[in-house]
Amino acid sequence: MQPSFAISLDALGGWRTALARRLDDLARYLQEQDLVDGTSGAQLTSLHERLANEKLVVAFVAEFSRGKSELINAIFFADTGRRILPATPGRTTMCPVELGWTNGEEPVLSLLPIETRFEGLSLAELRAQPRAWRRLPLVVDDPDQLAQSLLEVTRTEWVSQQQARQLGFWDDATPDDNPPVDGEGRVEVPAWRHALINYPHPLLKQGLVVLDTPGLNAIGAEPELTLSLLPTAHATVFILGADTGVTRSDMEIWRDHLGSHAPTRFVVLNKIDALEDPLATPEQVKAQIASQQTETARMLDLSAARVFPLSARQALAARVAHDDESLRASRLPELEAALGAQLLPQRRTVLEHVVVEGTQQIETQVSRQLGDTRRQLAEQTLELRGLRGRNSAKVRLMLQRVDTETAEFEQCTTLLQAMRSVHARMLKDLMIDLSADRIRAEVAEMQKAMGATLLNLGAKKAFVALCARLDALLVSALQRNAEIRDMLAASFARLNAEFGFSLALGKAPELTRYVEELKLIESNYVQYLGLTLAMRLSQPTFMEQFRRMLISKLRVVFENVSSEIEMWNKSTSAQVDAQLRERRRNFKRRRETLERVQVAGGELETRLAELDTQDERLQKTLARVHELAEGLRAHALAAPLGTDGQADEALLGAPIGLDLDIDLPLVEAAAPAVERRVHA
Ligand SMILES: Nc1nc2c(ncn2[C@@H]2O[C@H](COP(=O)(O)OP(=O)(O)OP(=O)(O)O)[C@@H](O)[C@H]2O)c(=O)[nH]1
Ligand SMILES: [Mg+2]
Repeated sequence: MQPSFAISLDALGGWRTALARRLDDLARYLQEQDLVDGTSGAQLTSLHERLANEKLVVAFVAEFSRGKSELINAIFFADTGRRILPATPGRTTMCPVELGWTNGEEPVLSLLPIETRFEGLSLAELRAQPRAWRRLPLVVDDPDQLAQSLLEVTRTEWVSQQQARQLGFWDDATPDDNPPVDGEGRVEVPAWRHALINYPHPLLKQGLVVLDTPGLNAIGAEPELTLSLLPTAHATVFILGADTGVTRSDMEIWRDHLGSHAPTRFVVLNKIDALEDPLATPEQVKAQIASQQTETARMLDLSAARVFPLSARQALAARVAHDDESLRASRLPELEAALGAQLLPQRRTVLEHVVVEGTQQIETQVSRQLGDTRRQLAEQTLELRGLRGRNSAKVRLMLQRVDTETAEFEQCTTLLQAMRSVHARMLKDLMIDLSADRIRAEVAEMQKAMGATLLNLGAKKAFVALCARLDALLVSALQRNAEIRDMLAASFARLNAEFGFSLALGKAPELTRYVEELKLIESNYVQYLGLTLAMRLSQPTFMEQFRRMLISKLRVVFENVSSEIEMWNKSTSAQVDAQLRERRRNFKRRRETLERVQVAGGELETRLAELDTQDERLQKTLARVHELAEGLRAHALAAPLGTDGQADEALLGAPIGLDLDIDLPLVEAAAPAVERRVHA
């Protein structure tokens, strides 16, 4: 059988694991050589975290019962030989469900009670508050318990109309969209706002995050889902039923949430097996599928090649039975090939960039550090060689010279202090504009402008104005950071020229992408701020939710900008401190050596030999660091196993174990209960 999407993702995971291991080797070596200072330490940690935590999000979006869960099972979990997610008729997924794996955490189902909406905190804020979540440990080796736990995502509860209104599930302005009311006037709402499944599946361990969504058109859909999770997903699979065709509500979901960003959209026409007709020839059925495909593409304004007719149910059954022919007939492999072609290169490029850039920085930093030490050794050697055959009067003279030079050097502290205080002031001014308070104030101003317009019809305008202000803030922050850079460049040039420093400014942080991110948030929200939503903004609870979410989304962007700026500035100052320390130590060493030479003449040759050995060792270290960093970069740029089948063994090293043998039995064991329910 062709390598499936799941297998290629595995190969990419192996490539990444090997990269992480090589990074560990580099870190360990630097540690052993005592070369990890504040800057390189922070660079190593950041590179390590990005390699480990970069996620690949694939979202499955559809109206109820189009077969999302079945498709997720067929693509990602069929190799386990079982169904993992429950996909039983009538068991509707009520809240967004995120399947993923966080290292170091137990398998657990975390559920966020719907009541958290009363507090107005955004999902992003609540993610950081473990106490807000109900945690159900997943007993992965007990199938009945596991199935029982996963059923939680379908749980609902009955609340009064008033509560439903506060929770955002009831809107008097659109009575047709409201949920049905029972005999006592109560309304059925989801019990949970969001579910996170931490599950030790090999693919999830590789950084895959699968997002299952409830019908987005349902009133009360979590805004965070539509505004944040979906727009940032690396791929979205939109599922339609071949049995139902494109319905009006399918069309609305597509238009409101998915229409733009077409390159990452995949449309599935599921359940083609339902078109089988004993009275029609296979050719006739095929023609019917083809015409539905064309029609769907026309309605969604896509090329027909983006529409994948298939049968998730048949694909899952075929994979479980290892029936290649039936799998081909299900037509799932075509979708997987397209998903793979989109996602794998995208993921590769991101990680490649992270590694190449990161190791380059670390190497530059370490080389600079080693280079400085070598330069000082060379100066000392030169000085000591000059002493050969000289008398003690000459040595005394040299001692005087060292003292004068030391005193001259110490004059740099005035310049350093001036530079530091200007730097601190400029940085502080810059940071104020990027602070959470500043964003909150800007959003409050937008809210005021929105409140002033009738029925919030000016909501969009107020929002666009907010974005323009934020954009200006960001652009001015970048400008100011450039000014800081200029100031430092001038000071460094003086320190280098007058005091023999070898200060060099590192590459400025690449910040324009945050301006792009802000633009993306703007376009997503503008799409969302259509007329319907503008009306809902007049509800205080909804407005509050919207505001909170917007703030937390914007804060992420601004916090990233400020932390990058801060890190760059810190590492620049750290460089100055390190060189200052090293220079002072060097003066002290020179003085000590001369004093020793003065006492005992034989010291000179011993000391010269010592300096030689030290320099040799440093050269070796430098070569080894380069070798390790180069190996890491070469590995990052080498073809991973499985993507083109031509992996370079020498570069990739030993094959990577995916600890499949640990994980799969859990899944196997979990499955029978799910199966039983499906057939019940
Ligand atoms: N005939 C047929 N039925 C399918 C196929 N895929 C899914 N189904 C059935 O369609 C129903 C809904 O499937 P689910 O996977 O639960 O759909 P969903 O989109 O997750 O549904 P919700 O969670 O309710 O939104 C189930 O009864 C599935 O067995 C398919 O390819 N062919
Ligand atoms: Mg489902």
